[in-house]
Amino acid sequence: MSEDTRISTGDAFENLLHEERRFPPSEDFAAHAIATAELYEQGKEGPGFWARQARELLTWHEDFSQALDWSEAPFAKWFVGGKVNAAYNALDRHVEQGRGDRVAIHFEGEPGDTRTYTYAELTTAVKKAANAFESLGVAKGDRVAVYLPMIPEAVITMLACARIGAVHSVVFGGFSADALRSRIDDAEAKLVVTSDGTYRRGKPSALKPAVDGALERPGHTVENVVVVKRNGEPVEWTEGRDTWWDDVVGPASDEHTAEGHDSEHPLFILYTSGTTGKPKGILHTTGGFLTQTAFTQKYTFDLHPETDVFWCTADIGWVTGHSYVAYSPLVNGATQLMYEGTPDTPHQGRWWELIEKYKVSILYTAPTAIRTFMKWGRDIPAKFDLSSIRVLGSVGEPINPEAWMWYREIIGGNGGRSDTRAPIVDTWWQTETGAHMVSPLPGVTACKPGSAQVAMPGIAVDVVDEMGQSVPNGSGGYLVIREPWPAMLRGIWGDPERFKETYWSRFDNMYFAGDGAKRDEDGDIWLLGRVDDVMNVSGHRLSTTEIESALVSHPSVAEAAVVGASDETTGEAVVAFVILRGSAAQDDDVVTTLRNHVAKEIGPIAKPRNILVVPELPKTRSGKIMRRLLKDVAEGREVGDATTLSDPTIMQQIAASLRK
Ligand code: 6R9
Repeated sequence: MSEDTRISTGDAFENLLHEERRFPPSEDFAAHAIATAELYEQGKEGPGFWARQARELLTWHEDFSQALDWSEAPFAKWFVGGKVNAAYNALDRHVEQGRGDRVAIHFEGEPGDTRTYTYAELTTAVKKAANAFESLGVAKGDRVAVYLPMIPEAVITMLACARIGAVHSVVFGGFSADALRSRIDDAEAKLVVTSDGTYRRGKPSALKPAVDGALERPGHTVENVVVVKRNGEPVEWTEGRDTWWDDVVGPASDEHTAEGHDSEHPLFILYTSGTTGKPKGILHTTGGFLTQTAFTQKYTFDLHPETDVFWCTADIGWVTGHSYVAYSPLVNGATQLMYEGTPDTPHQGRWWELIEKYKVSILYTAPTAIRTFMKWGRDIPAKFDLSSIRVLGSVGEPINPEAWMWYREIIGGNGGRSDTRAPIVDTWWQTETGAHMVSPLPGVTACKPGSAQVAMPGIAVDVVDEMGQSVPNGSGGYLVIREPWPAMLRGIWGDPERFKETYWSRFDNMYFAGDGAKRDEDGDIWLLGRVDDVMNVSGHRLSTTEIESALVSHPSVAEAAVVGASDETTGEAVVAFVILRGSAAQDDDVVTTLRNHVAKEIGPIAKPRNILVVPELPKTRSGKIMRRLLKDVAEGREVGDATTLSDPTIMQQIAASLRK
């Protein structure tokens, strides 16, 4: 690794991220918590520990003979010889064991329509869909593209595929026809399941036209398109190819026997958003994925399936919607909420209204959402009864201590009214890891705002320097995983070389996650963003995340994004893009104030060279800031490909605001 891409292991981090606050679990919480400190001890056993979890959390059609086969590393085989069915574990077994009447899914559509599925009803729905897909010629091993909004049919489709051993490839409903086509082609999908559309901000929004567009050009592998009727808008129809869901699933038999599939049978492909290059089809298989997602949902969130109502706000199009909506809550027999729409329709309190209505007790969401709610103001959640909330989760990007505290006080403290506050679990993981890898355990860990803290039991996470040596406490480096884990990706679909090259070539015998991290004086892990988001200013390593946290901690700033721009004198210079809170926009001195604020929070070295006040930030549809585009602006270049932005006009808005 060259000089200028190296992460300093010394002084650069010294004055960063000093966080003194600690929030140990309340006595009451700890007394009822599922996780115990011993779990970490047990986890040290490695594959044997996971074999126990696999047998405890899942029902196997046939037991496995070996926990892990790593002889062809980095291609792992977990629970070798075992046979298991994901849908049987998520559904049938709960019904067989007398839990058929428990609510599996409370669904609320954006317009306010509702549907409730008990475990018995969901089992029937999935059996019918499985029969319907088989009647369309879908067999074990075939790929099915799923292009659906957040409606129960999305989960039903995924589980029906899993039941028959077909491999689903969910493509986020916000992606374009071209993006859908390239994913259909890469996976050679035989069936596409979609809907006429959905509702977005109070209006019908179409999906089917993108499928039609994707399949317009001949040369694809798709034989059938099944269309769920969701918003009733008129759609184009291709006879012989298109079928309404109701016409094919409606009359299908509700009897279907789940066969046990090999533990390593492919469960799904999910394409990563990918900041550069062709999207990677991340492949997950059955036994290991189910084991670790079920394990983490249970212990990370302290899940009590008889009483909790779980709400993971992620869309089914992202890995979080796979692991913590479609699979683990059902495998664990929990009740979950599924919401179709946006948080501000018909009003900015919609989420809190839903939490009050369904008595949501575990909320799992992303920092970008939390910061949006902060911008809207605490008065909005304070109007609702949030006293049902027991545990809060965060995922997707580092959560700034400021946002963490707001989440704790306002959401975890019932609008700020309650003295008991829900623990926050900041969960670090990736599409590739399949399930949580670094997170506090509620009831065990004393939580620290902004830090994901500790490896999950059974997981070997480390922070290493450029030579692959563990760094001492107080130093920064690269996040790696030293031992195989059950839910690890099994490869990149159709490209084993790229799999080895991307994740296993940087360090010997370690998985390289691509994230920078720091270990603080207590040994807790702080995620510092992707390594390409780490800047070198005058030889000092600075993380975009740290400077963003500093900016957001100032009362004038609603949101901030930081990039490194090349600079003749300092190598790289810090350039910050900020969205101001309402009244701060009129203040002429705000830029000077913020530069001084960063200097005070982190040190003069981190002072942004430029602070640009903008109306919005460019984000992908999963809420990640596209710093690459901001870097183009900061370096005065023409702005690169912006097609994966949730709103492609944002870059023009930013350019216009900077011209003013
Ligand atoms: C689950 C998911 C993975 C990347 C990952 C990292 C960032 C996710 C985080 C986090 C800091 C957390 N990330 N969780 N960074 N703290 N709690 O988001 O998967 O879409 O594949 O993104 O997201 O940079 O490498 P995915």
